[in-house]
Amino acid sequence: MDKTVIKDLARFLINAEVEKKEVLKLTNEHPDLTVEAGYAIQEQLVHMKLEEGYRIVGPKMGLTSQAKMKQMNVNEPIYGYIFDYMVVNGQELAISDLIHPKVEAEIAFVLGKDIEGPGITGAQVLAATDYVLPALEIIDSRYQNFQFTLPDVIADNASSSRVFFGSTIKRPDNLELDLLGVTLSINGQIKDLGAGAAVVGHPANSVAMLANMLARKGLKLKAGQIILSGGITGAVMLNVGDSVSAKFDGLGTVDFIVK
Ligand code: OOG
Ligand code: MG
Repeated sequence: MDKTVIKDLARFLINAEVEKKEVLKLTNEHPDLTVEAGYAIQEQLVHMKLEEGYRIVGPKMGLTSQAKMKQMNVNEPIYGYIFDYMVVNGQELAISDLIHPKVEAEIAFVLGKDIEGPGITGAQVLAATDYVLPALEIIDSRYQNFQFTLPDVIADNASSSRVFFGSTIKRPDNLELDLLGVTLSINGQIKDLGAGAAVVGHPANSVAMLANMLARKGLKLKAGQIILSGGITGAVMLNVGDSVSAKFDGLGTVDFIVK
């Protein structure tokens, strides 16, 4: 794909985010868009945000569970990046800053040392992990009605928008992350639930997969980054006034109010 087209499409998606306006998916105009071209647009978008002065908190995996792949009608995991401005401090989500946000519960990893693929396994990820913590990711696809193909959502930085981190951190050897249960409630009603195993069998497998996907680009996972391993629950639509609470077995709760 032509470099100027890549730049235009990255700018188009950044503008949609800044202006909080949903747009039509790229594949409407570019039906031949490949996964590779999707990542080229994402790389350009990340580059532009870095040039604007934002910093990367860490990479994230997406579409790692059967539930999410089915919900979004796609068939393979993807990655994107969380930036500093996306991390919410406090317990309020300003919905007026967003288009049509959804929330999903995830396990986040912080590595004690760098991991470089290919060939990384979940066991190697666990051995390199300093601690894990619970997270609620807010995804806000820039596309109309969250409708996209795989290349579209990749270009759109995997719908990354906001994230709340919990305050309980634990070494992974004190947990069974695959059996770790999570409930996601809104206004006191459970909207979805799941266990870590929903994420490609074990959340650490997802991080390993991420290391191996990044290796194709000559990139690695770095110590200290906060890495989101992918939604355990499906993503639930948010509305003004919602009180959101996720309980993670052994990792406490993460709560916020939608303002
Ligand atoms: C893509 C974002 C996926 C996850 O954890 O599965 C994601 C989307 O569903 O819009 O962050
Ligand atoms: Mg996610």
